[in-house]
Amino acid sequence: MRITDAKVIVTSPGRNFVTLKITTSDGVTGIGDATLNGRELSVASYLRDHVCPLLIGRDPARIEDTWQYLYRGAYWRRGPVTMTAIAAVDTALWDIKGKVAGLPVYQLLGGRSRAGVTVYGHANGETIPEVLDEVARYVDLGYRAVRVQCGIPGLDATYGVSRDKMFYEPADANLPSEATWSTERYLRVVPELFAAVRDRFGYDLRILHDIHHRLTPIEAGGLGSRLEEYAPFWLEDPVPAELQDGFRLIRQHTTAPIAVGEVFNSIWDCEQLIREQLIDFIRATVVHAGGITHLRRIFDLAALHHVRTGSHGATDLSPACMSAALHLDIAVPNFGIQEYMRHTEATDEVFPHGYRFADGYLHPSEEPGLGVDIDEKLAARYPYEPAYLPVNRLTDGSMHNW
Ligand code: EZ4
Ligand code: CO
Repeated sequence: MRITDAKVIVTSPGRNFVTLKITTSDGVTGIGDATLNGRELSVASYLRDHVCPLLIGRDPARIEDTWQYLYRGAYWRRGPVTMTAIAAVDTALWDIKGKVAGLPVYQLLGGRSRAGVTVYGHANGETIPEVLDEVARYVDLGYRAVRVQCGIPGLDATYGVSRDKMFYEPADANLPSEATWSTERYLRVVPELFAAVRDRFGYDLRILHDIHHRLTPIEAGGLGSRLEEYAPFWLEDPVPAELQDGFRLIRQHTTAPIAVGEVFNSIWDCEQLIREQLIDFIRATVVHAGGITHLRRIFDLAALHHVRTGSHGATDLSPACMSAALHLDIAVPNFGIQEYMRHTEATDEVFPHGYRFADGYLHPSEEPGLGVDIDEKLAARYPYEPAYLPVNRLTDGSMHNW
């Protein structure tokens, strides 16, 4: 069996997605997500112009060799564009391998390690009472874990707070919108938010919070210590992770669990964080960290160092990524939690899939392969629309991290 076609499909059913579809000489097809939010067309070009021609004629069964060929063979290693493109190829080849074997991919990864994949949803609101009502909605839907974000008094646009509650979508403009940030105001409101959530919902619900790279290590350590009494499940992305030594400083000041990695694209972005046990959850994903093959490698390293998984699962990761993520999540020994932001109906129609939500868990598809497809006719009805993530400035106008 040989690869006979590799096609890049760009579609925007409410938001942009890039998908790679590989076809074999036996007519088996596989798909992989290649979406890089706000930079979609770079990956589409990387695939179309530089990767697809290399795939034609290759044996689709040689997943590891193809991964190494694309990683080592490019000479220019790593980076989000390259690793997202490699991820798409890798994911599509796992899909094909599963279909050829007649097994869901998780069976090829060692089989089921748990009954279901615990997921968390996003509760956000301008005010704390609004967030509490959103949390209640998730609890009613059966969620066992909820991420909470609220507006910051005095600032007009805050990360994590959106108009559309169930389908939080930050890439909201054809040129980047601007948000403002004040660390002082933020640090005042978060402990109030946690106190209010615990007061209303008690301690059985897992509560998560995303700092979105906004703090310094010492600020994060201070916030973590103030939140400890509310038992946060994790604090996500407390600081930009380029400076990995910074996490030692956070650790010296708090036992609040730390989660990091949604922007990581290789094991080298988290090797020190994991080896020195500076984090508790690694949030790298299938689509942005080199596919199932490479993410498995990261998760195995993490398992040696008491680090659990907590993969990114925002709306900009397509159902093709979510399907793949669930096969890994159900199989690995050190699974922690999976982020799950529901896709819009239009997205779900373009990507028919077999995973399902029940009682706070997602269950991977039992169909051979990944159990996800792309409806190309429907996809063609939604042409690409330029969309950027916002940028963020301090109150004096200085650029800050969004
Ligand atoms: O900002 O997916 O945890 N989730 C997040 C997301 C990210 C977007 C970036 O593309 O931080 O909302
Ligand atoms: Co995040």
